[in-house]
Amino acid sequence: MDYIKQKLLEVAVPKAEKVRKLVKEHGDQVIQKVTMGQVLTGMKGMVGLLTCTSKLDAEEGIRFRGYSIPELKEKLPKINKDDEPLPEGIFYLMLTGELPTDEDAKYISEQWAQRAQGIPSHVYDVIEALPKDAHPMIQFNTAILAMSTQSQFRKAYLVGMDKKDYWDPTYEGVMDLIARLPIIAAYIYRRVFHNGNHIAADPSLDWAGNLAHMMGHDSVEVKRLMRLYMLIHSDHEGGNVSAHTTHLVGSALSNPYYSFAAGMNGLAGPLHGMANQDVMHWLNKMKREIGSEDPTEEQIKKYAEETLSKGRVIPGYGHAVLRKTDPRFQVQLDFANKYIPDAPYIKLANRIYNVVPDVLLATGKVKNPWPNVDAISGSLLTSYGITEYPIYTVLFGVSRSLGVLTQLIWDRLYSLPIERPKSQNLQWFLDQVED
Ligand code: CMX
Repeated sequence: MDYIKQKLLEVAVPKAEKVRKLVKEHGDQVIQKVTMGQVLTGMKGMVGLLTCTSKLDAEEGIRFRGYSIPELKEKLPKINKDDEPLPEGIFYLMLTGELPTDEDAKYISEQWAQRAQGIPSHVYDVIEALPKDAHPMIQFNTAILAMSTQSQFRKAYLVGMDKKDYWDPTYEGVMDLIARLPIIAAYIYRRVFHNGNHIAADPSLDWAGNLAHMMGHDSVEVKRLMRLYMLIHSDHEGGNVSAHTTHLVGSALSNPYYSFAAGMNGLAGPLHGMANQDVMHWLNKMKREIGSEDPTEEQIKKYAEETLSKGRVIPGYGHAVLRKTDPRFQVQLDFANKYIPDAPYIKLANRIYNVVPDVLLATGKVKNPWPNVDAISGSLLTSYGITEYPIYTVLFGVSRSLGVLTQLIWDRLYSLPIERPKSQNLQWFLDQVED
């Protein structure tokens, strides 16, 4: 057996036993009070999921298996010491709970390079059947579903498999899927924005570096940015829309492709991953309407207030859990201020950051006025030459695969059952408060 699978089993078997014991011996224990408000406003703060890959603290932000982003930047394997960590490393960490060695990261890189090679031709036919101006997320999600013809989980399930072995073909499917996503993303990018002039994968490159290469952005600088981008978008606990959806669909034993495509449909919503594209629309529209490439803080404040007065959201700001500036925003800002402080979009992002939180606070209703991950990611990509905004959510999706699909493997290692919360009609809720 592959050594990573062997390691995973060693770590997971005792943990799965603990889960079984908790259910058996403490299944009736009340662990949290649930309020009417929580149920009717998106279940915020309600514990309803078991997730081990990362944990989100409202004040501090995300930790991956206990490590903050600055700690990961120090501890995860890199191509060289000045580069960003390899996403292969965070995948290994989320999967096994242990920091990878350079050899572990290299092994995953090689695995993904090998597994990337088997995309069936009908996947490209399906993409080509869509209009070129179909949003890249439509093309991306369609391609993911089309790839599910190769699902090993379904084949093994039909042959017949013990429940405790479900995780194994899930792992195989997840590894294949993650390996192939950069090729699919780059194919869509070149199809839509570069006249279908495709660039072949370079199997000697790492996963994120290869994505930049296949997109046609082959510089050391873009590859470094791509590694950072793929690292920080990879996971955000289990309850966000893309993670929860992947988990929910996976709980029906849908294969990894179905499960992940479902999660990606959620990522395509403007309140979730599509916000990275919407930020660029928002700030470019602002520049056009103000008639300046370099709006002042006063002009930005007025435009932000107008956005709110029209009942619209300011994309890139606010969060359902966070109550401070998102560390994923901060690390991108630090990166930008280090390498490209004078880039016009970075200057603008800094200026918006100076202004928008106060505008949101003044509404008295926004619980978190601070920037989230999407507030600056598009400005960074644009500044490095990836100027085609509709591809941004696809890039988010490629990265998010690392976390949500690791979660799916763990769902199967824990043998979590089908998810089925109770719903009630309005009268039931009214009956709880009326005498
Ligand atoms: N602009 C305008 N209004 C906002 C706002 C923003 N950026 N953030 C929150 N609000 C509003 C909400 O719409 C809500 O208004 P109503 O009471 O009129 O319905 C009110 O403030 C309270 O909302 P909240 O509890 O602070 O935030 P939610 O948990 O409901 O929503 C989020 C969180 C992210 C959807 C919201 O902040 C938002 O719409 N932000 C802009 C879109 C965005 O950047 N999304 C990306 C999030 C990160 C990601 O998943 O990628």
